[in-house]
Amino acid sequence: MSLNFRYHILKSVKPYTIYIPQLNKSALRVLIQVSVHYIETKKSSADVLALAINKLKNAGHEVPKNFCELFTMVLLIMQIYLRYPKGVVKDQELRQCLTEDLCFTDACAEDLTKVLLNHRATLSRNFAETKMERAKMLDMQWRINISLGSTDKGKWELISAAGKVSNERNVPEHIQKPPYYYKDMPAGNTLGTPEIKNEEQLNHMRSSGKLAAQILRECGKMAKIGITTDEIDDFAHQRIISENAYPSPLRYVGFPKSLCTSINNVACHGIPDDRPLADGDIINIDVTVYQNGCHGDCSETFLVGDVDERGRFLVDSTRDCLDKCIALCGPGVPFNEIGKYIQRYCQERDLESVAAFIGHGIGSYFHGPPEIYHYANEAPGRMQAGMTFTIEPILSLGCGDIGLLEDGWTAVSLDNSRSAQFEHTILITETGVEVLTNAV
Ligand SMILES: [Co+2]
Repeated sequence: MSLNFRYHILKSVKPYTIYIPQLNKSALRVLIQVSVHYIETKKSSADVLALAINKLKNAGHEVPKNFCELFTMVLLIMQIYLRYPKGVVKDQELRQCLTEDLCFTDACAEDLTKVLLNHRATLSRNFAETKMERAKMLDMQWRINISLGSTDKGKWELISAAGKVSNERNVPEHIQKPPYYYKDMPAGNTLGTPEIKNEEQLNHMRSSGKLAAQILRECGKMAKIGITTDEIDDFAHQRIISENAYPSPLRYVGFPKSLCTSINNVACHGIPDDRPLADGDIINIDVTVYQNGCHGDCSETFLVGDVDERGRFLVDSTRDCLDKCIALCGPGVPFNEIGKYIQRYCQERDLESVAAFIGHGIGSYFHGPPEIYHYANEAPGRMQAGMTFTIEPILSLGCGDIGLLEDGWTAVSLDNSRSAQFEHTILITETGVEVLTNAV
């Protein structure tokens, strides 16, 4: 049985739409209770799964054979809870909404099952922690709208599994490496006060930014039908080390390659592999280099062969959106102007911003303060001369929610829609803004 679960949290908040296969209403209710319990008690996800299974059995339900689906669902329901603006409604009221305000349709059964089986998205490990913090900080009006492949029609190939990843490429002795090359380290902390850089630091930022941009441009020229992303990675790796620089993604939080290559429905963090580029692909290539102790970070989405009209519209819009975001930056401008602009831009064009990924401060560290949100928010803080950070919106033709493939990195859209991303590292100057990752 298929269930189309449409859930309204109070009338004042946008509806959340979620489609769930293979569970009936009362089984779903059990899962929702378990999810709420999970949030309240902060138990591990393994405990939650065990609890959910027990409860389902005790209540006489069949436990779905594939636990990934169950897990995904629990997380999706948690997502609703976490994104709910706290303080507006009490937990009890929320629980009531969750268990009572459901309605059923039989639509989508086949599609839904397929998508969930395809993705088996174990949403990211640190999901609960980070999302919870952001939810507290921002007065968000979120929408989860997981519809299935229905909004992005066109001629293009779905990425549903990672390919074969080649061995780690060698970095010569003499090249200066970031600390995470030598030991496992967590992702950089992006909370806190943004650094104001001096002229010497800025000159280093300028040269690493320029190098990243040049290599990105060269990689873009390689993005043709038949070439594999592993070959592009190899090229970029050799180019970067030939400039006595280090490919920043390599070993960052364990990332295995020197570039990110994200194709079609992959939102970001795709790992270069043996898949040859196909006619009609759109591919984001994300290049970050570390040189003279500074990182420079940029990305672009390239068209491969004959891309359909929707794909070209998406790519053109995302580039345009980034350009306009950069144009509104300058000293004294609130950081949240960026997110507000992107949200308006998306509304006008019926696109959705992928909110899970943010821009970030950058310097001697790959990721640092400030956090740049690509959706409307009220986060505090203003830009000041000497700050360097990235803006890197990912815009989607469908819903903006993502899951991770089993490699733990590749972020795919939950509804199989395509997304595009563009990124620059910028510097706030006394009079405006300077793009550090221009190739010329
Ligand atoms: Co970045």
